[in-house]
Amino acid sequence: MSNLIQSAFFSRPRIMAVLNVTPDSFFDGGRLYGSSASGLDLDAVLMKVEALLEDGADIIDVGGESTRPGAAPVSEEEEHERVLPVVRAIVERFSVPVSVDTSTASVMAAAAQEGAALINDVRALQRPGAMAAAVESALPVCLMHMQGQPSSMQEAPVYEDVVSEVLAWFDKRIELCVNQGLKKQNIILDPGIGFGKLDEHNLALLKATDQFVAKGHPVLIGVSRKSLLGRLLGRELDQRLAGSLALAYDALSRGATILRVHDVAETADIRAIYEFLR
Ligand code: 9MG
Repeated sequence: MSNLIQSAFFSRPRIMAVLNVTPDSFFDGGRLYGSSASGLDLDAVLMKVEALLEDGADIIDVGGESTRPGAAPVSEEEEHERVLPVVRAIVERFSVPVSVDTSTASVMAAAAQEGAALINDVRALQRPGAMAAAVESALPVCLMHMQGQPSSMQEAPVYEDVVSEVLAWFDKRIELCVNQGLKKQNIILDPGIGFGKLDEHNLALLKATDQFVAKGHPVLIGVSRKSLLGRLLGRELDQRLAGSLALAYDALSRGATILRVHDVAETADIRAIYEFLR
């Protein structure tokens, strides 16, 4: 494996493992933090990454800002302090591609310098300077669709026809990104499940995964443990594994090639079954 992503990388389904380096992460909340005074425990982070790789992760997605509904924003300085030492340590120790889950231009630029292989931006390069930083990095970028901002996005999402609106939004966004200098082949699309969407919107988008795939870009789907599953199944966070796997398998069968997940070993199993059957 190499730290950089080669062109054929997404020709088979890939597992992007979530590595939240936030004290308030929605699933593994703060487990990588030692006692409150000591901050992030880098040894614990590296042990976690080693386990994720053994489980079958293809990409490690490092994020320093919680984007769950209602999450408070994090300062730029704090985001640097959380994310960069982790990207550096993973790149030094392992040869896995590291994705940086950020919308902040300076974090993108610094992470690229540290050897990050992919930018995962839930705000699709709409923050000031983000487009230029992504172009300068020459890295693949995941553009995610979100209506609103994490602090308020679930208050009242409105669409007339969510699928055609999100497809049209991607058309414009891709055109703009390519005009600004991003290579078309470096653009990954993500409909942003749970980001400014009601359950009916999320389900419509998941069922339309093939329409996003038809745009000719790799498609990333993130459903792992999300509250959608809580509402559909009446399950708490720690009981959402089966639902997460069912949606992940469905996304693969509709052509998605990147699954952003917490449960890597189990997702690697369903991917193996998918590949046996294909
Ligand atoms: C950071 N993050 C949380 N959920 C996500 C999702 O569904 N997609 C992407 N690209 N990033 C996400």
